[in-house]
Amino acid sequence: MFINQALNELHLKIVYYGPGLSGKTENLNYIHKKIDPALKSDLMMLKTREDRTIFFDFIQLEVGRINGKKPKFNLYTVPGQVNYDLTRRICLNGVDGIVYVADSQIDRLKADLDTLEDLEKNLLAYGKTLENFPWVLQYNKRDLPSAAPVDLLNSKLNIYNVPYFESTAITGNGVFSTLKEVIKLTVSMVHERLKEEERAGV
Ligand SMILES: Nc1nc2c(ncn2[C@@H]2O[C@H](COP(=O)(O)OP(=O)(O)OP(=O)(O)O)[C@@H](O)[C@H]2O)c(=O)[nH]1
Ligand SMILES: [Mg+2]
Repeated sequence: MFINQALNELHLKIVYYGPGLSGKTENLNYIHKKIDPALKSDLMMLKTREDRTIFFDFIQLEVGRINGKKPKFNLYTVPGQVNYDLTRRICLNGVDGIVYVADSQIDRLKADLDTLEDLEKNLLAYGKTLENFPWVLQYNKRDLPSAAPVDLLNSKLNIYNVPYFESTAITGNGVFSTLKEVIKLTVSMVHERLKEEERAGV
């Protein structure tokens, strides 16, 4: 979280995390396509020729007000490829909310599990834990015949009982319900933090 007092703006950072090719960038593509141009920045992408994210994707959205401040949501994706671990950790710096984009295909379950473990480890480097953090799960690629049953994915990945969504990012199905929920959870956590800081006279 970052507060720009001069502009009365509150900046909140939401990171789309998950294994390679699970559909993180596709989520941002769809959000960018659908949001009113007056309420968003350009979509910035740093990618290889094969469309793999190499650093991050970024888009900024404006939504409502919190405590009289204008919140700006900064949405990032991380690169999912295994050897980009350090980049993923750096992308988590200052994170306020997370969407974990899992690939529903049964043969990607191990990658989904490994990357979730990697997320826990990287969050811990910032003193945060998944047990006590605003995050949601998104089971993407529901359109594919090889998609595992949601109950199975949930029993393996949803260890902290967080809200979960089925999605097909290429058609946009489930993309905004996921985004709305993570914004809701993030805003309520930030509300609490601001109230505590006000009480403590920070
Ligand atoms: N069938 C299907 N394909 C999808 C879906 N979401 C994404 N894809 C495709 O999967 C491929 C990878 O999607 P990306 O959004 O680039 O994946 P990513 O998670 O950003 O991958 P990295 O940047 O390498 O971590 C692309 O060809 C997408 O079009 C989906 O819901 N269904
Ligand atoms: Mg990507």
